[in-house]
Amino acid sequence: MKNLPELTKAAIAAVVGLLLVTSGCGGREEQKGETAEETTAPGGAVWTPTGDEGTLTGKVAFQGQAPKFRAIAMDADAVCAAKHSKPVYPEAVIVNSNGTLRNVFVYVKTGLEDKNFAVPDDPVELDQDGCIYKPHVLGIQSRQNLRVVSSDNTTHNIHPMPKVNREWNVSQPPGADPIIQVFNRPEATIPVKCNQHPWMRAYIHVISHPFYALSGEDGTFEIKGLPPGKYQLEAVHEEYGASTQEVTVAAKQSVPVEFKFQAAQTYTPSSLKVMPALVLPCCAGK
Ligand SMILES: [Cu+2]
Repeated sequence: MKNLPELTKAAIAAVVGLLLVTSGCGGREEQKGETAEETTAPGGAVWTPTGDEGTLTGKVAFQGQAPKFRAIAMDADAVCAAKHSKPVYPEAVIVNSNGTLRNVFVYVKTGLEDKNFAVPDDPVELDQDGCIYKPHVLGIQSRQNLRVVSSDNTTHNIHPMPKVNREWNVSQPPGADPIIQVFNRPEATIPVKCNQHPWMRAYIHVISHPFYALSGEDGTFEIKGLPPGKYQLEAVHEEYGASTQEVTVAAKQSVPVEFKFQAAQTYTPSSLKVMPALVLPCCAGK
């Protein structure tokens, strides 16, 4: 460009610069555009119940010795520590008094692909209370609102770490508005951390339909309103991973289902989307 007048060189530089800026913006727009593209559910009418639906009544058994965890040290934030009068333990493995395993997420993995399900209007809520996520594990439909609130007088930083959904990382000071977010794609086991409090951990499972449940304090779960059909179920636990089984539901039938997890088993990731369990800093010596 040696022979070009200075003004022309400047003009060329400006055009090149403009092109670069435009392409940079394009990248961001693409990410934003994901929302419109991915919120389009598979074609067909939204499924409605016919009255023939069945129920899965399940239980998650646990065999072996439950691992022991050290109490969480919350000294780093006096506000967190002050909310607890008793030691707080990580919720990575909770074996109930009847020998069952809590917080196992069970969902219909295959068999519903030809159906299109309405997204519930109500959000799923995730609270931060005493610098602990409540609930520790939650299920949500893709494109359903997640509403993150805080009951703490300290700043949290909510940071889900998905593999196939958009990652976000939002600070929530005391008194701030609830944070509303959506996950557009089904993805099992999205770990959520707080950048302020390293012991905080939750897991979000994003499913394309409403047929999922969590094993509770007695290790049972129930999935109601399931259309008759043949399904593959998957049970996912943050420490032990995934286990699947086939089930057939006839019209208006209630089908018992049992999953078994073992203390000695190695982690098997869900094949819905792979995300190995994270090792909590507090629990390395368990
Ligand atoms: Cu926090």
